[in-house]
Amino acid sequence: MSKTIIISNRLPVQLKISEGKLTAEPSVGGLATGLKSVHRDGDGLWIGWTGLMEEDTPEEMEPEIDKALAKLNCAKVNLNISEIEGYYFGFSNRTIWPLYHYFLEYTEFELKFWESYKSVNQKFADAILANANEEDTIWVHDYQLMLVPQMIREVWPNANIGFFLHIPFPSYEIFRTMPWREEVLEGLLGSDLIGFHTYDYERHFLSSVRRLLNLDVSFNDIYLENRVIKVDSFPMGIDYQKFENAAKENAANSEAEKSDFQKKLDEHKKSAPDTKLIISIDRLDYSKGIAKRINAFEYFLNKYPQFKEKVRLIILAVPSRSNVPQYQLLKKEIDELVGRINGELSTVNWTPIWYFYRSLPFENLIDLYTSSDIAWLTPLRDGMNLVAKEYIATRTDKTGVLILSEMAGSAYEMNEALLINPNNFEQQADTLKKAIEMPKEQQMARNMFLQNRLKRYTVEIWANEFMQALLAQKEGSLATFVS
Ligand code: GDG
Repeated sequence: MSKTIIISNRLPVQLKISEGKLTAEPSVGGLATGLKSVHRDGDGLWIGWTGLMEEDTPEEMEPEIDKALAKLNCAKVNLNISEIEGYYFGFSNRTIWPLYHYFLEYTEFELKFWESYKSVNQKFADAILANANEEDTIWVHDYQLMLVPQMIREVWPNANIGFFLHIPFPSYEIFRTMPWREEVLEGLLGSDLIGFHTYDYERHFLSSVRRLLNLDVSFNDIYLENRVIKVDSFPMGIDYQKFENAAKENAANSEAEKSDFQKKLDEHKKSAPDTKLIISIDRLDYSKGIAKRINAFEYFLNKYPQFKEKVRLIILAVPSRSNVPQYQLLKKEIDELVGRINGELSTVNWTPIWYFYRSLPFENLIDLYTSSDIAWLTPLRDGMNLVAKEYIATRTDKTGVLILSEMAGSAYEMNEALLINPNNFEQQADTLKKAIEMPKEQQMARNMFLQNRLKRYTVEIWANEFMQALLAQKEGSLATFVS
């Protein structure tokens, strides 16, 4: 029987070994959160890296690890320190990530990163070849594995391969700066179907294929000698029910059942009932615009001083890629900014910014979503941004205001949010004021539209639509060349 194979850099669980004991934690991040619900329901296989370094994994524990993963329908790819340095922290996060998010000044073109990327992509492809067969449907995820489709195609010419990119695909003018641009495109073109979050990313990709590879492109089909590749947009949804249910359960909790975190948030509300709580939740990443947001918050408090002591900004910044120098610098910048602003503006009764640099358990994430009055998300570039969608899903009484950067893929589907340009402080200060003063009826009217849309296009439907399109593409492409 053919099965569906998901392949991504990280598995949905992260393994750790401490004092000879193996533990598993769920992975945080958009891709893991989104696909988990799809994988849970299927009988397929998920292949990826466990988070363990080969050097830290005693050989005798390998069978135990394999067994634990098999129970979760997962299989592993082992990576050593030098591969993680070159492929993951290097090419993936110091070349592709900044380039695709339009941070040319942070982009490093290092031959040794590229060499490592190629050999690790081959390792992932080999893991697929060892664990799957040509009749299976193979779904490759994200920018770390762009060469895998072609590597599979070379061995299995008839395989059914889909690829989805979770981050933006940049304009041709940006993409063309990469020394290995043709190889990356050729790697992706091993797929039958290539999916993006938005039509713009799809268009940018097709433009690069046309101009760099000189291929025949008609609408969203790319014609090779013996195959047609479809390129399309599939805006990723969320597991709406999971977030809505969690919020409902939260609201029904008795005092004793509430988390300590929730109790603190309640205490704060009680002591300052007319203070609005603004939340922002992201991985600590320069693409998310956290430093700019803090500066914009200071700008807002100076422009509208009547809101001093009347608003509080909670920043949850989840540690991410802390081995990459740019992320260490950003951490320092944010620490200093928060310290300076709190130092300058705090009063005996009020600290303007509460800053958490950690990952919170899921239930506390829901506490934050449901206790806030406003969510303020200001990425400078973001493939989609699932936090925006999760926030709306948890607002079961339909109140709450979402302020969202127009540079996030999700902004295309969330027109009823207050959309802002994260570089425009004047506009953001005015928008914050508008959000604080927005009548409840208007909040509810906006959120009703947003919720109805998010309920319809869940992550499950997203995955099914991708799979159906992949199947249809395979059949259509075969028919083109048989007839
Ligand atoms: C990439 C793209 C695209 C966050 N903090 C905690 C926590 N989270 C969860 C959120 C959400 C996920 O992490 C973050 O997803 P995003 O989509 O916002 O961002 P990225 O991680 O950058 O994801 C992005 C996504 O892939 C999917 O294609 O949307 O554009 O960059 O689900 O809930 N979860 C827990 N604790 C936290 O502290 N438990």
